Amino acid sequence: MRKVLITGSLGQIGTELTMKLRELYGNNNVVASDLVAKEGFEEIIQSGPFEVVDVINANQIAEVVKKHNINTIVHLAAILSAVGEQKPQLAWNVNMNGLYNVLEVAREEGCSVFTPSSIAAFGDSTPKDNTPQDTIQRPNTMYGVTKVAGELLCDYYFHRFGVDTRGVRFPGLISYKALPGGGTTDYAVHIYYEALKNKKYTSFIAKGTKMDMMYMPDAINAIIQLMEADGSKLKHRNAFNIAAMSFDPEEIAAAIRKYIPEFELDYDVDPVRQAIAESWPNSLDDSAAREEWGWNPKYDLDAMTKDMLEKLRIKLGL
Ligand code: VAH
Repeated sequence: MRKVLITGSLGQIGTELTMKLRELYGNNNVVASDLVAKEGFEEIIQSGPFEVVDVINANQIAEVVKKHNINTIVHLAAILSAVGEQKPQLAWNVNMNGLYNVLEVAREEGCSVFTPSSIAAFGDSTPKDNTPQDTIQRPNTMYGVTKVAGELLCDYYFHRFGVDTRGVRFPGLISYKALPGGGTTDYAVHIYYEALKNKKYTSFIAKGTKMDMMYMPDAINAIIQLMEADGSKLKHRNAFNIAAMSFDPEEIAAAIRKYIPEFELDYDVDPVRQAIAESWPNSLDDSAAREEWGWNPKYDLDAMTKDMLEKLRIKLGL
């Protein structure tokens, strides 16, 4: 029986993954954790065990793992790309020392580890269209540097110590439950809220800037599918390219106008986040994930837009 510890449980992925894994493995077998027990997250904090864990404190991780007999760590706590450029030293400390601490506890306590990488692990010199699974990775953001280093560190812990490490390279994730926290792709979440509330949105990402994106239900399924996959079939293990859709602001606006015809989009480009976006792929080759563990997304832009608007109307009481 899996006994799971999730770090970063109150983040954009964590809030949905925690509830899904509690459904799957039983509430008491999934320990949620985050830096603080934030207000407004009662469903997570009260539906199963919750611990305060600062991932740069290895002892806190070890104590919780031993207290709850954890055998699987899903490590989500991280500083994302845009905040990472404002606070690069913090991003290195949390993303690298946090991951190192998780891997060391996993090595000592015999836990498996799932932690996501990102398309941010690619840079300007990476082929931008249909980016290969195995290719050059020279990112120019601190977040991207920590993602490449994290992929290599997880591979090392598997080959050197036998820790069962697994991960995917997530694109931008879109969800209606918890807001994203300081990423470059956040515009693709905010646009839906603003479309419903104000019928217009000012994008900080420029017209024509394509980025890979994914609806959260597909992302959650990817984590579970990879965690449950037969490890003997995994050649890439820690950094599977996974893709679902690729679009630019004009394309998501056109999808929204199918439901809100009067929706208006204009631009006030943020040069920092625009530069980050331009360094990332336009589209990914995810054939390795499809072959090695059956990756198969369900949502395209239209299906996601329909569901996002329906669920947000309820959430916002509109
Ligand atoms: C970010 N949402 O924007 C994250 C993600 C590919 C983007 O890693 O930083």
